Amino acid sequence: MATTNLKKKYRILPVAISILLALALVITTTQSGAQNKLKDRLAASGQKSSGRLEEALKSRLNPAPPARIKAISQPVGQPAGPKYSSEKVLVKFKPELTTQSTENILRAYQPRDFKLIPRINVYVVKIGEGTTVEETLAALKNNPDVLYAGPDYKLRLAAQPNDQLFRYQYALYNPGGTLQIPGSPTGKSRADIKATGAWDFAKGDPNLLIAVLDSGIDYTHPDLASKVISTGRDFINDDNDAMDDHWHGTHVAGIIAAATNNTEGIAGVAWDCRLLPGKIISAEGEGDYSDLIEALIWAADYSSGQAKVGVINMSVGGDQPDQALRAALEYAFNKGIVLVAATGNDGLAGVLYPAAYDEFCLAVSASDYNDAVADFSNSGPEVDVTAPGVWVLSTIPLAMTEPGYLPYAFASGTSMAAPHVAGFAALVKASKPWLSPGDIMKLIKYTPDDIETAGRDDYAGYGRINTERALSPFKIVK
Ligand SMILES: [Ca+2]
Ligand SMILES: [Ca+2]
Ligand SMILES: [Ca+2]
Ligand SMILES: [Ca+2]
Repeated sequence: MATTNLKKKYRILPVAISILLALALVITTTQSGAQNKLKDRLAASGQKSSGRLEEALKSRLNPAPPARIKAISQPVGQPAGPKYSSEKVLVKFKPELTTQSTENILRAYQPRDFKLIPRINVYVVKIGEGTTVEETLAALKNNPDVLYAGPDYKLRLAAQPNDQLFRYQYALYNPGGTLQIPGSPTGKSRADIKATGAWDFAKGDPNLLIAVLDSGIDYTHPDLASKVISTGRDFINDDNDAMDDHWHGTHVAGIIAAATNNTEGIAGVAWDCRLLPGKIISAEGEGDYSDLIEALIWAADYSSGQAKVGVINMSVGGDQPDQALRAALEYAFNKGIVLVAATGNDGLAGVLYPAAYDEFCLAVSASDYNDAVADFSNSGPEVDVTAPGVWVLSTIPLAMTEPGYLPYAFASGTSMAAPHVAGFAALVKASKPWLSPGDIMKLIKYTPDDIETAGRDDYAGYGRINTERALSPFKIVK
């Protein structure tokens, strides 16, 4: 049988160190003044849950009121919402006029209100009833006493999702400071991938699938159920049910595309995209090249209605090159799929395969909450970019979750870094579908924030990814 001949002696391993310190976040509530505050702590693995958890879990408080959330289906490249206020204009009069005369002129327009901004002598004028900003501006611009009249442009707020645990996701938005959990690190402000800025321009597309070739996905998870297109394919047990019996794939999947802005759990990078699980890692955390190879072809050929795979995430690696693996990568690449892989966690020079295949894969190393590359992250000339891979919060299988605990955990590894890039690639591909995988690789490589030694280096590659820079039409790309 062909399948048997394909079997390789080489092993692949998931590229995560382990679940870090904890199985889950425990959230309890206390009343403090008018505000509910969430008090969080980490529960050590195996530790019993406290008595108030059941109740606390039900209350599901949002930590902060959500900032303005913009409509999801905005045209690509356009900032969401109106560009300027429909009620106010800004006016400046010629400097030789007295305040009294300028205010008399303004009153002639019957404004609802106006005020003067000192120092620069600009009026903020609330326009009269029954008139529009456009009409008011046209009239003001015809007035010879007016030096300048213009609309009151909107400031843009970065789209911030309302997911309950979003504030722990420094990788997406790092406000600096501690994560408010005992023992957690202190982060550098804006050492993050600028996801909130990117989401103003792109939230992905449900028909763009990210195949997660890993240990499977718990597709019953409350933050994943709506995002997993099918039960996928299990290449380990040869069935059509890629339920995760390890934990790794579920964690990776959540980073890429957990249900976002659903008040539950975490936000995923690829807000609107969906996931396809291919199980190539066993319950014991091991896999064979042959399963990865077979899964690459399967994912590249997969379609369901309008949905097809645009990105493949491989948070797995082995130390041997392999012609069949290379051929499978080439096949998927030539079908227009962006391939993302982890560099490995040996803390050594030497990028694992498939990440080391420069022509087909984006090789992703792991950085931390301070924009430093993690000690465990493998280095080498094949490293393209880095992304957060230390203390990354994501989903874990319900079957692994202690009663009364939330099904989320922190983990570290280049396995946690690669999915940030996979989600990023999905946002790019969904918003610029005309770009080839090679073009998307270039865009991702040439838009990061340079970290570590100046210029491209073998630890961070071109730097820590900056999703906003790549997706914003208004930012100049260096
Ligand atoms: Ca199965
Ligand atoms: Ca969520
Ligand atoms: Ca490379
Ligand atoms: Ca650098």
